[in-house]
Amino acid sequence: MPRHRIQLINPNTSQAMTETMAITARKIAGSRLDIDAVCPDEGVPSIEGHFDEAVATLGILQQIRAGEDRGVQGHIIACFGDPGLLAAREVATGPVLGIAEAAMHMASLVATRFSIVTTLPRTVIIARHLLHHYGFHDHCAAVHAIDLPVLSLEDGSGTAQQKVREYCLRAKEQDNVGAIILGCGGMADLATQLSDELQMPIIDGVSAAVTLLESLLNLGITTSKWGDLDFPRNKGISGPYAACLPSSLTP
Ligand code: 2AL
Repeated sequence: MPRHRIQLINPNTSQAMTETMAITARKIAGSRLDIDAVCPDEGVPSIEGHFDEAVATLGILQQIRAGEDRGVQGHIIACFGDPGLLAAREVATGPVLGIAEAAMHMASLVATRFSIVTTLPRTVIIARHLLHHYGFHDHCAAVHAIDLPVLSLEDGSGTAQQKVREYCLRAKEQDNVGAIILGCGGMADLATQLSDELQMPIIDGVSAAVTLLESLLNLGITTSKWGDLDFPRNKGISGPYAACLPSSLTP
């Protein structure tokens, strides 16, 4: 198999979280994939709601374009809300995976039902929207919030990690599920140890997306340009948005 080059886009501006996810992604990829890990210079430091997602989306679209101009063949949107996913697929030539969608697909392959452990109560609502949107609502028993902000996962205290562990244990005991999904990119480094400890699949979306993206690239399957995911129509675009589009579509 040829060695593919992908990019992991952290849509928030946290370098620490970008690094946490990059380490996990590169461990999974071994020597089979080159992974560029990027985040925007400007925007929101963490994504915890609809406003944050809207702000982050422009940065994601710009990174997709910049990545393809550098020769990147596939992309991961590494935030559990999968912000801008369909728009990103429109501007991309390569496949684009969101970590929530990847994790839900992977969990559904090994368990009839799963639970999700995420950060704040407001991100529970976003996860529930995605479950409906992706058709996984009936597969999900519960979405739990550790009730700590996203950046608490990077504060070095270990408190958030301890709470993730507690909620995973509780979900295993009470939810009657076969797998648990970690509902934040900043939890990517916890899955292996928790899976060993709980003796059940604990699924991290970053690892799931790297693996699924590699499979698509190995099979030569890419974003369909037949239908709604075709490139945006060429109608002239102004301002910073031009940097999101292939040069053939910009004035
Ligand atoms: C996220 C995530 O994965 N990264 C971020 O900034 N916000 N979503 C979440 N549910 O915590």
